[in-house]
Formats: sequence, C-alpha cells, structure tokens
Amino acid sequence: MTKFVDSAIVQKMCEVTRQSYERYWDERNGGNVSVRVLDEEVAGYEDNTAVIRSFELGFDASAIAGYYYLTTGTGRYFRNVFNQPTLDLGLVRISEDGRSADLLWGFEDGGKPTSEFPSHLMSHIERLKVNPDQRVVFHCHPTNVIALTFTQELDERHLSRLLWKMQAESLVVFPEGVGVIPYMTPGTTEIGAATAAKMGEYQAVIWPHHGLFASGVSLDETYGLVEVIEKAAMIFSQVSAQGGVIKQDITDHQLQELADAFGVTPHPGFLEV
Ligand code: 2HA
Ligand code: ZN
Repeated sequence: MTKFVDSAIVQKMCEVTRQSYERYWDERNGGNVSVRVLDEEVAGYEDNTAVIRSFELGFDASAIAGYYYLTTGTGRYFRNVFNQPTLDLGLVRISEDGRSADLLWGFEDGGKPTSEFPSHLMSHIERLKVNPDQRVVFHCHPTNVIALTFTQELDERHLSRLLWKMQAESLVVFPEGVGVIPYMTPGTTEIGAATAAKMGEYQAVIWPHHGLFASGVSLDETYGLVEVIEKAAMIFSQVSAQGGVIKQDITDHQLQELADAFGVTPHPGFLEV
C-alpha cells in the first residue's frame, strides 16, 4: 500500500463522515472533522511528502507546530467524502512558525481546510493540554441537540443534568458534562477562541442554534460521544412529544451511584447529593 488514500485513517474518515451524514447531522456542507495523524501513520506513502500549497491560519498555532492533521474541506459535503476523499479531504502539517498549514495530500481540485479550521485547531491545542492523547475534533449539526438550544436555558449545569437524566449511559460517557457558548458567527476566530476556552473543562461544547463541537482520542470515541449526547437529546424530544410530564427519572443520588460504580467523577457542583 503506497497511496495515502488507502490508509486506515483516510478510510475511517470516509466511514464516519458517511455515517454522520446518514443520521441527518450534516446536511449540504454542514459539519467538519479533523484528526491528528501520527508520524508513523503518515510515513511510508509515496504521495504525501512534498508541500503542495499553504493556507494562512490567522492565529498562532505554534503549540502544534509540525503536527499533521487530516481535515475535511470547506464547502464540501459529508455525503460525498467517501466517494471522493482525495478532493474533499486534505492532509496538512502545521508550519514551524505556527502561522500556516502546509498541504501534503488531498484537496486535489483546489480545496482548502474547513471554514471552522481555527476552531478545530484551537480546540486541539486546549484538549492536548488536558490529554496528550487528544486527536479528534468533530463538528456536526445533531438535530435534537440543536432543538434543545431553543427551549432550554443555555446553562452548562442545566443542560448537563438534563442530558445525564435522559439515559444511564450519559454520565458515564461525559461525566464532565457539556459546555455551551453564546450564539456566535460560525467560521470566525472568535467562536474558535470561545469554544477552545471551554475545551479545557468539557470534551463537547454546544453551539446554540447550530450544532455540537466534540473532541476525543479517536474517531470512534469522538463519534460515540456525539451519538450519546444526541441520543439523550432525542429521548428528551420524545419525552416532550409524549406530553413532557416526567413522572420519574434518574435521581441525583442514583447518578452519583452510577458514577461510583463506573469510577467517573461528575462535574463538581452539578449533582445535588
Ligand atoms: O462546514 O458546519 O459550521 C460547515 C459548517 C460550519
Ligand atoms: Zn456547522
């Protein structure tokens, strides 16, 4: 195997973008993914060694200078990626001065990284401080999570508790809860900085009336985090559709027992126990 398109990491990107599209999380050009590719995963291919062109980042990414990222392209459709990965995906290396991303593979018809690349890289930088194994940022538009942001107070404690109580799986998968930022214009360095500021504390940050920014150590784990958050939000939608009157739920005490049983620590102050 000498072509990078056949690598496991590119194939996995094709798989998760397709699956995310099929769940209605990525209509048209909605959503974007970036994954840090390890040196050993880049090595050994004939077609990813020379710089093709460079993209200005517009902020200082020197904290991740020399790192490789495989990213979806701006304006590209998730539904197409698996059919044309060499057009819709690109492998970049962050330049030594942290000011640009150098394209080594992909975007063969002139594409460039996602419009949310500043938010992705800023989030990678913050998560790497918390977890050196951090590799993935996954942004998508999960329907029920977005719906929540119209009917619920945009408060991290409130939203985390709501999602935890919708299914026993939630707290175990995201014991730190979910972050939320105010509504902001997509694609800006401002939304990137606001998202990254939350990433020290949370693995997933809700963008009101827009979607979710999730991070993690692998594509499977990060996609799984989105699945669990969206499933909890979907159950809330169904509860609301059934009249919204909650006769019984998982109590705070039961959530604490769940945390103890699974050896996770709920966000301090979010449970009343
Ligand atoms: O890439 O989802 O937030 C399109 C978007 C922007
Ligand atoms: Zn979006």
